[in-house]
Amino acid sequence: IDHGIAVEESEPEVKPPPMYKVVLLNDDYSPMDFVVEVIMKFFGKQREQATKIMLQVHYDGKGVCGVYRSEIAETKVVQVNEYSKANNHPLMCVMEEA
Ligand code: NFA
Repeated sequence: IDHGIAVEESEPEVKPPPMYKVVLLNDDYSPMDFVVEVIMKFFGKQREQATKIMLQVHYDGKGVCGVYRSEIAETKVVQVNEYSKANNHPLMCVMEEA
């Protein structure tokens, strides 16, 4: 029976999905040029923006490369970590709840 009373005023009908930051972690050995190439290749950044993110990671220990839904974030993490390993660099990528 429709009583004509609004049931949902304060909450949206459909919640947005949880979002995740995909973060690169600093290390002492990965070459800066390699990190810039990774950010361009996997996160679609131009060289200037990729260089800024690389320097953020280098000086502050970590830096956000992008914010994505869980499935995409997980894929980026795996792709970057496999690519780093294949190239014999210790660069690590993780995800954090946004
Ligand atoms: N710290 C690394 C170096 O001095 C560069 C680096 C930057 C590594 C960002 C990982 C992430 N060669």
